Amino acid sequence: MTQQPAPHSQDQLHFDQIIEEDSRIEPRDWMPDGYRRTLTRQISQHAHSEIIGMQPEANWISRAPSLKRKAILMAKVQDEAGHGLYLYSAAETLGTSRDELVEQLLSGQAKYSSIFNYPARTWADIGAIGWLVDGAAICNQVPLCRCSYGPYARAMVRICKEESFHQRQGWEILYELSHGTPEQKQMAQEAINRFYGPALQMFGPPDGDSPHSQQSMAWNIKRFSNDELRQRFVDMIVPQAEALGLHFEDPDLKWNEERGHYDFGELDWAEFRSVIQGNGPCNSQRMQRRRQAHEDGAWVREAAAAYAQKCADAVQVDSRPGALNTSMEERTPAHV
Ligand code: BYC
Repeated sequence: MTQQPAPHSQDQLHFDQIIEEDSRIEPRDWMPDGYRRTLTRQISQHAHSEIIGMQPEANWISRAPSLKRKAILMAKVQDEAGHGLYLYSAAETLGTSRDELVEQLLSGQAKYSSIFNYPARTWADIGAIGWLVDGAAICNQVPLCRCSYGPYARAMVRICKEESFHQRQGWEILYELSHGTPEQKQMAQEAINRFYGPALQMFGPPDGDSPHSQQSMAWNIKRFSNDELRQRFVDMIVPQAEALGLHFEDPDLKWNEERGHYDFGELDWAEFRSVIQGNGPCNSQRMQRRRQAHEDGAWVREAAAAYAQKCADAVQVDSRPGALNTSMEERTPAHV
């Protein structure tokens, strides 16, 4: 990443004014190094999460219970790859190349969301991932559509639209199971028992243990704190679970009339820390698979680089005075 010279006070004033007006910072604008670093970290971790997040669901493509379910799941997994690509592109506008960002993931230096270190054991888990994991993602990401950094905010608009679709498909899988045989309903219940805690942890540590929240909120990167969004999510999913005929196995989960919100139990933060330190049930499997996929894709990157070089060389040749027309004719197929 390029180090910036000390800011002219005019630059800082301009930046502060944009934030104050709740307007957008664009890549060409001056920005404090800390702002650039925070965004590069958050956006790249988000991109890595989308890419690693393909794995638990992709494992079920060949076992989806019908052709229709298989087609839907393939489309969803493909959407996640697309989200990763928009996000790497947004992160690159801050001055770090995609190669470097990917290297940070592969070397274990960069984080990705804790949730993807849990296995998808049954088909109902695919429903729970869609409903709860994509649901939490939407809750967290809708406010990011108003993030102060333009390229991230714009990427989030499209991502959120697609995530809504994903959540809906998860809900529908669970609805069918919970209205099926007693065994199917049991499978749905067990899936949400497994994913409830980890989904709530996606919002990050409690506010008191979140080192980045305060500054990120002052810069209008984050619009709400981790705990505020977690609460919003709980308030949303409790009635949805009731509509599914399922429940959350949290003895402290109850409506608090005074607060106008659901109270819920303390999450297992020791487990959360252990998972993000690399000791979750699937961390090593996820990273091993990603490294293998990266190696397997080396030939594609080499071919793309060779093709880009060929195009660049052709442009150089064509730019000789008087050479453009001839070479354009040569390269234009006769039928065009
Ligand atoms: N997992 O100060 P804090 C998706 C890290 S959805 C792992 O609160 P911040 C998808 C945090 O990075 C999932 N690490 O940080 C859905 C920081 O680490 P370092 C991805 C976590 O950034 C369906 C440290 O803990 N979504 O992709 O202010 C299918 C302190 O935390 C987690 C996003 O990335 C976690 N759960 O707030 C497929 C959304 N939580 O680097 C894919 C964008 C915290 O300082 N990101 N950490 O050591 C955000 O909104 C914010 O980055 C967070 C954390 C709310 C996640």
